[in-house]
Amino acid sequence: MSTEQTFIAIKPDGVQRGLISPIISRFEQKGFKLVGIKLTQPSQSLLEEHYGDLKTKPFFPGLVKYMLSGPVLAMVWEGKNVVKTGRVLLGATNPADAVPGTIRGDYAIDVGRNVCHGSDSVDSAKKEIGLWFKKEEVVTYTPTIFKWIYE
Ligand code: D4T
Repeated sequence: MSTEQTFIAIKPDGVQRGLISPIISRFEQKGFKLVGIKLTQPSQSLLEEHYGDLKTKPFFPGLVKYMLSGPVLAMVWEGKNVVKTGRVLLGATNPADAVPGTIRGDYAIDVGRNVCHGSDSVDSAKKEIGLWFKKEEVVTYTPTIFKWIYE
């Protein structure tokens, strides 16, 4: 059984717009396992670390301000290829390029209000999960339906 994990966040716009349940549903219905979840107001220092790679980008100050503007639903999802497939479920970063059927393709218009975040590699997932969650906030269990999802 794969224990690959990814960090998925519903950004302040997604929370404010009532998109928590449809976004969670897509990951649940796909067959992925939820192993961590919390509604949290991230600090500026956490966000600056999370988006550390983007520090020099012109949109960085606006991005941090937007991410500070309300609670974020932070989650850890687990399953085979969940990092890559999770990004497919989210759709392209710029919703203008996101195909219908993806979360951003269905629910977003502007790149600066793109509703959700997903780790872009297994390594960044590990880093992000460590940043947003304490070890004891991520649980281990085996769903009884797994034999109907994995061959
Ligand atoms: P997230 O973090 O939302 O999953 O984004 P990606 O991993 O898909 O893309 P990213 O790191 O390039 O961008 C992070 C974040 O910055 C916002 N952004 C991005 C923006 O406001 N303006 C821009 O021009 C770009 C490229 C959106 C996502």
